[in-house]
Amino acid sequence: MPAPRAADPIKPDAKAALIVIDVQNCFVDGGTLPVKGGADIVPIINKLAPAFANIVITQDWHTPGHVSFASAHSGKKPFETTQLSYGTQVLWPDHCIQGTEDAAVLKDLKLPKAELVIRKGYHTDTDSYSAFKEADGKTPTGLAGYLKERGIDTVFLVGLATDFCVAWSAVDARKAGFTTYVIEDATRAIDLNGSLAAAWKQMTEAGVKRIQSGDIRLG
Ligand code: VGL
Ligand code: ZN
Repeated sequence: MPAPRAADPIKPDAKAALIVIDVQNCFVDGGTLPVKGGADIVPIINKLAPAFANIVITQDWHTPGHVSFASAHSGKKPFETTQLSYGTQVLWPDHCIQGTEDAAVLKDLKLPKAELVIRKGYHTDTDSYSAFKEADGKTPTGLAGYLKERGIDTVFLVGLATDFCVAWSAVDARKAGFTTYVIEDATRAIDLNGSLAAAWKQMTEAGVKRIQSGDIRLG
């Protein structure tokens, strides 16, 4: 018997886009910054994708020696923090370096219709968890403009990691005026020092709608 649903199924229309955040080798087992269960979301995303007229993919795409890497800060270890000009930065293992196999999108992801790939985090001195704005809070990636020019007003977010790139993208999507859904079971989290609960609180306060893949009507 299917799981009971809280509300009527949601049918994404021509003004909706599926945004697939950072489903890259770096964020699954065998990668440089693995997220627990990260690869488990691939079949869920593959099942959802045909229901969408528009699909956008993002890739975390760092320079070697990127400011978000602990290795770029003497005396710092991964998962510690440091203060940068734009605020507190979590320091990560070296990950998702431009052009490497580690930064490639998972081969099993089947998104033949994906129309745009947004790369982010490619400025050495600035991180970018969000698909919309770099961590300085100012520099746009161009995604909001792209979506608006194409008449898209609603975004559905899936991918990695729930509490970093998905959450920051979802909050920025709301700031840019999009109706925003996060499909929770098509995400996995890093959950560093309570970051997952904090991220859901911020997303909820920003008006992000938290749904499950079973809430989407596929046919
Ligand atoms: C991410 C940490 C560092 C993410 C990217 O995709 O959530 N997390 N870089
Ligand atoms: Zn990164």
